Amino acid sequence: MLRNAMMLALVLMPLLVQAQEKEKRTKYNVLFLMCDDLNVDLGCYGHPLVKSPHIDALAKESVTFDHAYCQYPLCSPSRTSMLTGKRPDETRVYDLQLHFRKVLPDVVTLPQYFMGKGYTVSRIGKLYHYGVPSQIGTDGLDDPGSWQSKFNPIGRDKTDESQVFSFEPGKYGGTLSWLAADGDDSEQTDGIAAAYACDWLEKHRDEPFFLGCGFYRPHTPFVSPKKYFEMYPKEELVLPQVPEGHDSRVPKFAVANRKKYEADLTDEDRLNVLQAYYASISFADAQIGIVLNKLKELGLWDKTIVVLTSDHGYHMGEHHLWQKMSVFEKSARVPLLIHHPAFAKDQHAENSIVELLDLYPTLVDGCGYELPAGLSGTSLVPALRDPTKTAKNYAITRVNRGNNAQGFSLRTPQYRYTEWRTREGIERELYDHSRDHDEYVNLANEPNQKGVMEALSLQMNSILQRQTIPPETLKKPKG
Ligand SMILES: [Ca+2]
Repeated sequence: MLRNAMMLALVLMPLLVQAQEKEKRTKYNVLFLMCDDLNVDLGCYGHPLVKSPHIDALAKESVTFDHAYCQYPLCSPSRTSMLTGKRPDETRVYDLQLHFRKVLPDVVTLPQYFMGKGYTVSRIGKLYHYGVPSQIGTDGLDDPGSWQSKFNPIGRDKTDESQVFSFEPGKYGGTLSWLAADGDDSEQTDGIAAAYACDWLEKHRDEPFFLGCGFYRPHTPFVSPKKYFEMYPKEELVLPQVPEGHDSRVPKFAVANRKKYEADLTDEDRLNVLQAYYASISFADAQIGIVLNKLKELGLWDKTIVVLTSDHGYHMGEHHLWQKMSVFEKSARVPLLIHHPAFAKDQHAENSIVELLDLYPTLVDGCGYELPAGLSGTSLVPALRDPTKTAKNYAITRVNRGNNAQGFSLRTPQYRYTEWRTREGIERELYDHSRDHDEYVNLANEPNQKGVMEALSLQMNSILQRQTIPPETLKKPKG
């Protein structure tokens, strides 16, 4: 009897060791790098002027998603959707105040999921919403249950705030504002975050880890050391050209995010904004480079999945719009790079249309785990294995216009189709990306496009209805 048991143990032991080895092998680390308000004005996305050498180098070792979109073009709704793997219609987070735990108290967030798998999970800087710059150095609207430890960097960009130029004096977060700063990178909030991330990686190099590192730039105020401004002489910058009579061809809600002062900007003002935004991108890129170089130096490159993305895109004058909160391409589209040690390198996933809420299932799948129930996204691992594959072919970006309208925008390989749902009915936009990448020719009133719009509307509604909670209806007006 004893002999038999010993024999059995001898037979089983190698299998057990093998299983443990496999478990060890599938435990890739995750380094989740976020920028705030970063659009695709990057070298690896073909921008002719912006210098982003470190992100471009990451692209050489990653799959770059050419068509990735946020679910809501504003910090908190977008980040909440991404980190819960649910659409804004499910989290009900559309503003910067409501915390998703009030609606979904028991939801398991992406970092929490990895905690449950025995990972060391930490946050540096902005992963969930933070008011920038007002809440830099605080926890912002954090979710304490998502992390075992955290660090809130704060640098001289915050203490030198009074030196920042703003078109609305005293307002730095929601208004175009900038400062060509004295001092060097390491004194800035993001420089402090990068240095802390390097120390953290060194300390936790031998444990499976999920490190979320959220940079604050290029969010306003566009503060970066002077040398980054000098990289962009204003005479080399190009302002976007907007066709005459633009607003007459779109529903008013499409451009309702435009601020009053923006109409008065001179070309000189616009060039200043471009210079400051690009400088902030190059500064953030340098901080990302510091963290990525440390990852390599520690020998963790082949053991770590690296994600680089942003919470939404950003307008630089297209459609006479600035900043965010539109569902046009420039505000809805985000950069998305995924380095997976076992999968494709230096390739663009051109055929997939993907969403930020796909990151949750992608990272779970990419680490070799079964997908949990309740996620609204799709694993992009098929496109990481073979970027020519279509992992998914649609994205929905949602935005509210107060209580007056709900915007729902569907991006497919050929079209952007937008519905502005109001109490009076639906106003529509249709853009054909096969001949109108800039979305300046609204086809919604063309009689021969009716069938196309009906099909796209059906497609969008069927995706939204598959969610666990259907979209809410507009509240009745008060009084
Ligand atoms: Ca943001």
